Amino acid sequence: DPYANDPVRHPALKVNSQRPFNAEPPPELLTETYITPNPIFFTRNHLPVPNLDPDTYRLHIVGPPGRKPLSLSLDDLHQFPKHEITVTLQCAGNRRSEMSQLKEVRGLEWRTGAISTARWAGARLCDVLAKAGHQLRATEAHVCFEGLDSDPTGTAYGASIPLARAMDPEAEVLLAYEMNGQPLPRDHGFPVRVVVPGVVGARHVKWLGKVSVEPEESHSHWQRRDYKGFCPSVDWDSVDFDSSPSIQELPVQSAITEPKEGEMVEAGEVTVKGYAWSGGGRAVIRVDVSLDGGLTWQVAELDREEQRPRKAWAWRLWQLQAPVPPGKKELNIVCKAVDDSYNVQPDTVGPIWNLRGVLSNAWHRVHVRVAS
Ligand code: MTE
Ligand code: MO
Repeated sequence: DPYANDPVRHPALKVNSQRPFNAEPPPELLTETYITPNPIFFTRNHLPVPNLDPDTYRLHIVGPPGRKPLSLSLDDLHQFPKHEITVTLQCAGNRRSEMSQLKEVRGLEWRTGAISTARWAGARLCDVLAKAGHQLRATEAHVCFEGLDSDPTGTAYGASIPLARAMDPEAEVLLAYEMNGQPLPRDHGFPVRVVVPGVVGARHVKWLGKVSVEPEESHSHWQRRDYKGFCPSVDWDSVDFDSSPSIQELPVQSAITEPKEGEMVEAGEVTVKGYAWSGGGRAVIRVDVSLDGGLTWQVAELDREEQRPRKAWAWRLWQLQAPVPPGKKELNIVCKAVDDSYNVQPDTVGPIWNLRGVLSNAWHRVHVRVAS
């Protein structure tokens, strides 16, 4: 059993698949704290978790032609200036279960919890690439990452991002060795992972073994044959993965975490809580909440965490306390967020449905009953 050495997990996690391990925190725990505690941070593994020895670990940075590659130990990586930022990581499949309710899709049945937030610390990728001799070239290029997790044929997890993002100090791409002040937990990439703020989870390669600069995107299955969006009418017979760009920045997202679907709420006043986030460093500027299925709206109160312009990498938690309209026996609670480019979420999932069930960001709806 290649999974026999996987770490022990927190019992509160809702498991979507045991081997490989995929799990999300329950909604009420997800937004209990702004920073997600490491043990309940959602986990998305495609393969068994490698067991890496920090003393012999080496990160290989392939240099430009004519330069020697770098082989960095953990100590070497600690010699680069330490950079620490709060970043929300979201899987492209977050909320896929709402798409599959409409029509079957292929993928894990994530609910609203394939998203979490941590303080990440490590070396900036741009500093390490510069040390290896790389420069921002005018021609299009990509930085390819390879994990040290692999399938029985020896194929490793891999992904890539454009060189322009990797070399931009303002993009703050990290080779992270710390998560919330601790060494990375094994499930989250020990000892080193990539953190690409504002970009889909799939590019945050864990158990990082190799970094190279290539003229083309990574040839990995997960870069080329997965994590892409398609027209709702494209099916598995007609799909052409080469026709669609790989997902990088994600669209604006929000979800209700309290109350829960089907719950009984007290008459009088209701408290609605949730999260909101947008990709590419775009800040969430407003969250609207409806108690009547979207007929009338109220503006939720956002947390006061700092939102840096163009570098708003982390989510905002929000809440709304509102009177329950007298006589109501049920509430159709809805939320939708707006980002600082005034992007909004689509009202229903139908027009954004796709065969892989990615980019699911329609208005989130929760139906509750009112106690009488
Ligand atoms: N990196 C490696 N090496 N192997 C993986 O399976 N999964 C990716 C990404 N990096 C993956 C990986 C995907 S799809 C996501 S959403 C994030 O890791 C999840 O990170 P987390 O498990 O720390 O939440
Ligand atoms: Mo993912």
